Amino acid sequence: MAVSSTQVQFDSLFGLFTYLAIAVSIIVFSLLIYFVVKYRDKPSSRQPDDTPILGKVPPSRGHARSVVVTVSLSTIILVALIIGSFGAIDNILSPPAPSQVCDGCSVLVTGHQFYWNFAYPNGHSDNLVLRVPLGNSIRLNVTSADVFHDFGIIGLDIKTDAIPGRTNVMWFTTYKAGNFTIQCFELCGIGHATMKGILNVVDETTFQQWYTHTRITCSPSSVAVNQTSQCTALLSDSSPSGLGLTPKGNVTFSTPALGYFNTRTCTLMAGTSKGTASCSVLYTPTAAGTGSARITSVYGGDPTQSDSSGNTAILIA
Ligand SMILES: [Cu+2]
Repeated sequence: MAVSSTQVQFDSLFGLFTYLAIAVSIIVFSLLIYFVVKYRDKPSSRQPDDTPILGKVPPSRGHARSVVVTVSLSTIILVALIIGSFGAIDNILSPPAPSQVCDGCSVLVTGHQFYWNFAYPNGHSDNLVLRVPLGNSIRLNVTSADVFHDFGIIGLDIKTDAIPGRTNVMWFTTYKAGNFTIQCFELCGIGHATMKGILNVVDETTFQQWYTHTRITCSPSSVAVNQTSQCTALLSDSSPSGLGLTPKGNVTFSTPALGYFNTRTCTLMAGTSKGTASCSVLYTPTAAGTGSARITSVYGGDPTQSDSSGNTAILIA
């Protein structure tokens, strides 16, 4: 069963080359054997008319038709391979625009020594799992935070370089649910061999529930040192039944940046629209640090809701 559009494309191109090569080999080797047997040396054999003799111009062989046929055949085969190859390259280099793919189907992939980070438009970030929906075109913007890496997905027959300061776009359409191994294909240091990730292809409903049911926003999104920002985690129903159940429980906030929360945990309160709940904490940065603080909210789930997390960045002036 086909796994992805890229795998289908690679297989058909590989098939075109392989079958043509097999057909040509069969013809060439059959003729070779036939001629070896037919024109083998016999007692009655005589020297061919065009045997080179010193000081004599050999007569023309007069096989113009054979030459035209073989050159034409070779040309047709080469043109077929060129058209197939360039068609595949054109497809690989024509990704859908970010606006043409689903919410959450355009992901920033950043190579680090020695892991891959996957950052989604909603702020979700993961250092191991790239989760995408089945039956959708996926657009990956691949770059690197340090040295050269190469992002490849085994089974999907696709990879591209991850280069600092440059973004290479990779795209494919998922045809099969399941886990696929992501691997770095460019020797990037001592941990290169362990630089792996997981492509997790799930059905579209599961993906949308996972993707949209936690959002975190901080207001204001840009603050000065010692100025307070209010961070709100908004959860929407992720129950499989889709009944619009209200998420219940606590949300825990954290950040690696220098600063403090008024409380790290808040209890969800039902929102005005059905199946939503939210709660807020206050965050105050105590140093500018790298110029931003990444705030992560983690929801542990409840009997009807799956766990989820979201994150966002506050700019610190
Ligand atoms: Cu590597």
